[in-house]
Amino acid sequence: MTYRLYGTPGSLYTAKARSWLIKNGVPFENRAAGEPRFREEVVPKIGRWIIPVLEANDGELTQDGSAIIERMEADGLARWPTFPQTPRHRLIGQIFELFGGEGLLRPAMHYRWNFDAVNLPFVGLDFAAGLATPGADPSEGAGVFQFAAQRMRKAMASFGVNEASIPLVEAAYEEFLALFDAHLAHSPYLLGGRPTIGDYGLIAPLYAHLGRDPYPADLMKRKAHRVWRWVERMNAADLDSGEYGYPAPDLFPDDGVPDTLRALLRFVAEDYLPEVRAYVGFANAWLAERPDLEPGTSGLARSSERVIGRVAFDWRGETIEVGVMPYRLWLLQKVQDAIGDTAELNALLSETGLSDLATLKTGRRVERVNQLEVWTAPI
Ligand SMILES: N[C@@H](CCC(=O)N[C@@H](CS)C(=O)NCC(=O)O)C(=O)O
Repeated sequence: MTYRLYGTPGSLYTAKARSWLIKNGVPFENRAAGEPRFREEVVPKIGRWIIPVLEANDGELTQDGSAIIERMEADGLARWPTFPQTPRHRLIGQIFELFGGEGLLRPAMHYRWNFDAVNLPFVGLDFAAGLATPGADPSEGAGVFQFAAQRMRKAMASFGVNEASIPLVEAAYEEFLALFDAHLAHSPYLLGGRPTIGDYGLIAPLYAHLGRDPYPADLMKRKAHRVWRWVERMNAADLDSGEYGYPAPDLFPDDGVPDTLRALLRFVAEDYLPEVRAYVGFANAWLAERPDLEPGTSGLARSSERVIGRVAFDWRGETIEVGVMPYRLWLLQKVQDAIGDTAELNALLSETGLSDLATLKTGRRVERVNQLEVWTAPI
């Protein structure tokens, strides 16, 4: 079976699905989202313009990086198990799936869109290559880029990047790079000798934006060689861990969590937990105002809408405002499902400042039905 992956080379969420397909040796074609077939046949079936979309030979479509990985794994296509089975590793994997895809959006967007002198010639052509009709006149590519760039600069603001927060975004990202680099000094992947779901979460921003656009790629190469190598490794078909002596593809023994990984978890607590508190609080107030919301619906007017509102909160001493997306709650639920009532995880969570992850829940769960995020009945 050959799959088609509709996306673009520089798309954050496409990078997650692509990395999984490469690493697990699943045959697939990278297809441009600019193909008329995507617009005309795939998008109407998905219900909104969004990438990545994976299409199987029989025409079955799966939208969303996390859903694609789960689907492939359930179909038995994984070369190495993506989801760890031991409690601590399982939980850590889900935390980094959430943090990678959603928590690193501030540096991803800042380093793509606020360094025009260095980035724009590359990003302009790159967007055109992925989004314009294949073979079209270059003027179509330029137009497509203008449209997309305007949307993305707006999206950057809705992730909390503003004049006042920029120095903090940069300092936090450099801290993250240093911590991840230190962790990779003794392990080729987040949890040991092979990639797991946390690596696939992290690769989304660290490949598409931060490891590939000219300005941040240069920064990563200069400041965090091991992270840059990990980005390369995550897109290699083998384990690509020669410099570690090509260790067995095992996870840390005894569900172990080395200090360097605990330090990364503490970083997540400081950097991202305030945002989780803010959006869970907002979502609960929003749900409370809609007691009659029909289960199985999004509560939004159009299927293309993904944000239920905006919430302000204190981030590293500055007030920032972010869009509240049910999608993030869906990923947060995966973290909470991994916590369950396992008492032994409490120690790890409290030691790393992440205890609130277990309790920050919404009054209804988010489910994905027909590729869209919808609310369940109240729980
Ligand atoms: N969590 C989703 C997010 C997908 C997403 O936001 N994709 C971006 C491109 S990287 C997109 O399609 N944006 C559509 C738009 O902004 O119009 C997934 O993995 O499918």
